[in-house]
Amino acid sequence: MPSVRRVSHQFLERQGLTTVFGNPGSNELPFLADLPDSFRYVLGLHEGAVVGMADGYAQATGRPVLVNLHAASGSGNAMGALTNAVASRTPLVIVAGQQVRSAVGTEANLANVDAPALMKPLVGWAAEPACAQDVPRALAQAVFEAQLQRRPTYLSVPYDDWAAETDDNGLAVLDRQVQRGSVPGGEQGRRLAEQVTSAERPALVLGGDIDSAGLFDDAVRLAERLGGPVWAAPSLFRLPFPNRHPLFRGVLPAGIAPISQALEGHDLVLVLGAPVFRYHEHLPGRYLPEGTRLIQVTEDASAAARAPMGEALVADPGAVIDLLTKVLDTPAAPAGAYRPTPEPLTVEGPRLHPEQVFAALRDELPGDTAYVVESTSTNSSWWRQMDLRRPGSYYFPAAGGLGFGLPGAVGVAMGRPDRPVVGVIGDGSANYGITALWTAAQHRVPLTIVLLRNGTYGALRWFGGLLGVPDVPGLDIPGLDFTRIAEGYGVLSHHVTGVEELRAVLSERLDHPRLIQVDTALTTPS
Ligand code: TZD
Ligand code: CA
Repeated sequence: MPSVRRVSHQFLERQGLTTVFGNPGSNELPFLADLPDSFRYVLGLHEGAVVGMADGYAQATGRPVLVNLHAASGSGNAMGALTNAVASRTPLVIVAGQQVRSAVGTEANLANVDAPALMKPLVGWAAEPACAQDVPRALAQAVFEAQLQRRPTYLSVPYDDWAAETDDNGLAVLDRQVQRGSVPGGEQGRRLAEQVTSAERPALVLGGDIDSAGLFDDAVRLAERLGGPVWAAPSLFRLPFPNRHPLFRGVLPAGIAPISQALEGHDLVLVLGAPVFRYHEHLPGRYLPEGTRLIQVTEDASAAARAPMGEALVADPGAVIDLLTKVLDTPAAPAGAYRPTPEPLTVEGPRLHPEQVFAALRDELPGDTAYVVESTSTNSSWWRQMDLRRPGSYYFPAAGGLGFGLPGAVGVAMGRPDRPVVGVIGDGSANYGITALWTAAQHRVPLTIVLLRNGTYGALRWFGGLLGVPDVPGLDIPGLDFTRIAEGYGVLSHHVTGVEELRAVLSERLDHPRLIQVDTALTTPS
């Protein structure tokens, strides 16, 4: 009989999980032995960067991705990055090593005591198989749970299990296929269609799941038939709709009162592919205006269950968009022209206004560029200048945990070699995932990192004012030169000092990673 390792490798191969993002330790080495040639191991130098890269890669390819982490210390390092993968509903399959079975109880060095419990608040499923023969089946469950729940999963495997022999039943897992279909039932569909067609002033709120599920263009078709305004759900991590489309009203502000205010006057708010809602700033008020009915359609049963108001239908938003597009078979009215971008704001002195940087990106880079953004004080400048019309154009850390941006950009670029990829990263954010530069250099990933250096945690300065605590310590980060850091990791870098120089550098096409450091003026997120 083949080994547990052989069957597990075969299973992963059949399921297409052959790109592995990892950082191994001694417990993990036996799993990596005899890895077939079809596998590609992408080494990250810190687990936060490993998970960030895997998250970007999984989001960009739309497929579950294998992550290989060391036991407790390595898995613990990954937790911050996992918060983002949970919020973006990214199907990461984490396989970690464990001490040999006989040594776990005595807590030998590198034993992961109660490994599933360590990860459980975040992952959708975590286990350590009860015996070696159950490893291939448990691995299959880790893959299918991640795929069905769209949430990271975690499997801890004692390292002496991999060499064990499988039994006959162990091979059955190789032929498994698991799929989900969640078209609303006939009556549910009819009722929803009735509610939508009878609404006088409907509005759409679209979440990041719309883009993750490949429904960006379908959402445009639905919106144009419905004719009402479209917002992106708050705490946005993927852009679900062209941001200069005449029906687009922007990203909803992430507070209870301002959302209620924005939705004033609509008798129906249809929320597709988003939690209701991911608030951030605590601005209390009524959840919804008087007379506004809210219907949420999501595949995420937990998001439906935990919403504090409105109706919810747990179904595939794609199936619901199809159904409604058929019912509303003619466009409501010509939608008009895309909104032009305003002249970028400028500042005196040697620094650039972030709007000048973003205008340069918009003008100099191809329209299908994918942007991974982790720069927090520049949010309003970003949306004022950008014109994103394609699916998969925008990624942001979904739970607000810094450290996704730089690794995420490497992962997106590896997952979508057909598109230009740019990371727009703050001088604070960059440090949480900086080691991903090394992976980008080693794999010669064609990627541009635009490093916005304003010398401070800009968004926290703004938040300090908002919370009435403007004079707190720990917000300035002088003395960082990212050109030298990047070069140390093997990435070519530029320090540009003017708009024309920036535009010239951006217009060069490349087949390797590069970092462009720009000194920018401090702005506020909104
Ligand atoms: N640590 C982690 C892992 N995630 C966080 N979100 C924070 C700390 C707190 N934090 C923010 O929420 S924004 C921010 C911090 C430290 C400042 C980011 O600085 P930046 O961007 O230079 O990247 P801006 O544009 O200067 O704000
Ligand atoms: Ca900064």
